[in-house]
Formats: sequence, structure tokens, C-alpha cells
Amino acid sequence: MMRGVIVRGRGGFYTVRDEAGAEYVLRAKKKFRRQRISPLVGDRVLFTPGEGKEEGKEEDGWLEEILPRKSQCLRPPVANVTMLCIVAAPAPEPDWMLVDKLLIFARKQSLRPLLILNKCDLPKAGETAALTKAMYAGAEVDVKTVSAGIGEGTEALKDALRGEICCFSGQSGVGKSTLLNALFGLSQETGDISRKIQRGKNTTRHAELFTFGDISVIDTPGFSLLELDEVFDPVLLREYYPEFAPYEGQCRFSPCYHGSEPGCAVLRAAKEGEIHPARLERYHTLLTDCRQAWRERYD
Ligand SMILES: Nc1nc2c(ncn2[C@@H]2O[C@H](COP(=O)(O)OP(=O)(O)OP(=O)(O)O)[C@@H](O)[C@H]2O)c(=O)[nH]1
Ligand SMILES: [Mg+2]
Ligand SMILES: [Zn+2]
Repeated sequence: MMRGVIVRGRGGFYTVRDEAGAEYVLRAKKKFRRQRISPLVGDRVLFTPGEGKEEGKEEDGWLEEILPRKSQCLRPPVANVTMLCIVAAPAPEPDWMLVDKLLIFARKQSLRPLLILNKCDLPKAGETAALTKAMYAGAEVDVKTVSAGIGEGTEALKDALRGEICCFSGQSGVGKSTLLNALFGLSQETGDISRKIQRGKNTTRHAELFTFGDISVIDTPGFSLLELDEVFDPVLLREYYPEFAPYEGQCRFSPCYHGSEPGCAVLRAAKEGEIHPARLERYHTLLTDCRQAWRERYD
């Protein structure tokens, strides 16, 4: 058997690249379906290559084993990534709730988050960058400002990606594919926003892994809806907000959800301008959702 990594999957066939860079198209053994395991882009696998066209018959190669995953995402569906690159831009209008959910998701999976603000060539970019820096100042996430269009900030971004397996995620139209094209000289299809809205579709349809020296990147289709996958005790939600950490243990009640409890140190800090009000407001929305899901967990 040979060893490789899944770089893309389409209609039941998986393309696997071996260590030497050769690609093989494989079918997954039936046992995966029985075990309810979907092979994912990024999976490290063992496989048997096909026999090729000998005496008129072409034999498929087989995906035999999926090696243990270091991380797993369902949306986008990828395995073994180490860094979650959350891409946003002045246009389309940023969905900050999606950014917050992706940050929580990254922390839950122990992925390094990186917030990339693309399209800094647009007139509104200064305003978006200022808002981003204000909202995420205490959130322990690096923010990189770039333009795939004019090539600004791309070298610094590349340096931030070194040694990582980076999943590019975010809304459709923020420029994930354009950015990867600019960074690595790829020629993936990109699409303008007005056409996307008309068609209501993504330009990128499938996740795909690319490797360049010590950087691996996965381009994924954009999305706007993200459910925090599993139901968890709402008291844990606050742990995904590093800006709350300095105030933990200082609230009147213990545990405190930092919801609307009197004597809450986090609410006080927000009032004093130490925590951005919009970020806290979205936390409260998520807290409400999380509490409801938790109450209904046995229904
Ligand atoms: N002005 C400007 N436009 C950009 C920049 N980067 C991308 N775009 C444009 O934004 C549009 C969307 O780019 P894509 O790369 O297709 O976006 P995507 O995030 O890959 O979208 P999906 O594949 O649908 O998820 C295209 O018209 C790009 O030309 C940039 O830095 N500046
Ligand atoms: Mg794309
Ligand atoms: Zn509190």
C-alpha cells in the first residue's frame, strides 16, 4: 500500500497525492460507508493504486485506510488543518457573526485562527479595518490586511502561513480563490459578486488542497450559515472569548454567564469600553441560542 493525502473529492472519487507529488484517482472501500466515515480533503490515507489499462481493462485504485485525524471540520469539510484563515472584505458586507462563530470553532478544534481582510484597495477598506481591529483587539487573533487585486500584503501573509495547513473559509465573494491565485500563481476560477448574487451560487464548488513548499492551503466554497456543531453547556461559551479572561472570577455570581447578571465584571468592562459592544452583543445572541439548544438537548 502507498501513502498520500486527499487533495480533492468528486462524485465518489478521491484524488490522492503521494509524497513524490504524483496523483491517483481512487474509489473508497465500502467499509467507510458502513462505518459512516466520509473521506475528507486533507485526510492522510493508505491506498492501492489502480492497475491502469492492461489488456483493455482499467482497474480502479482503492482508498484503503484513513489515518487518524488531527482535526476535523464539517463546514467546510476538511481534515488535519492546523490554521483556520477567516477571510472577510469590505464587500460583500461582512457577516461578523459568521466570523465570531468561525473563531469559536477554531478554538474548539485547537486551530490557529487568522483573520484576513482582503480587498484593502477598495475605498471602504479603511473603515472596515478600523472596525475589525476595534472589535477583535482582545480576541487573540492576528489580523492581516491584504489586497489580492493589487498584491498588497501578500508576502507578509505568506509568511504567516508557513509551516501550517491552512483552510481558507468565509463568505462567498470575499476573494478566497483570487487571494490563493495571487499568493501561489494558481489559476482557479473566480467570480464577481453581482453574478454570484444573481446566480446565488459559489464560484468554488469543492474543497481543494494545494501544497507549496512548507505551506499547504485548502480553498473552499464560501458559506454564510454556520451552526456551532455540537450542543454544549452554555457556561463554556465564555471560554472562547479571550477578551473576557481578565475579568473571570470577578463577577458577583459564580458561575456567571456574563449575560445580564447583576455585578457582572464583563458587562462592566464593556460599559467602560474595554470590550467592544458589538462583539458582546453577538456573544449574547449566541448565548441565547446555546442555552436553548442545551435545554432541548434531550427532546
Ligand atoms: N477590488 C478587489 N476585488 C477583489 C479582490 N480579491 C478578489 N476580488 C474580486 O472579488 C470577487 C470574488 O472573488 P473570488 O475569489 O471568486 O471569491 P471567493 O471567496 O473565492 O468566492 P467563492 O468561491 O464563491 O466562495 C471577484 O470578482 C474578484 O475579482 C481584491 O483584493 N480587490
Ligand atoms: Mg472561491
Ligand atoms: Zn459575568
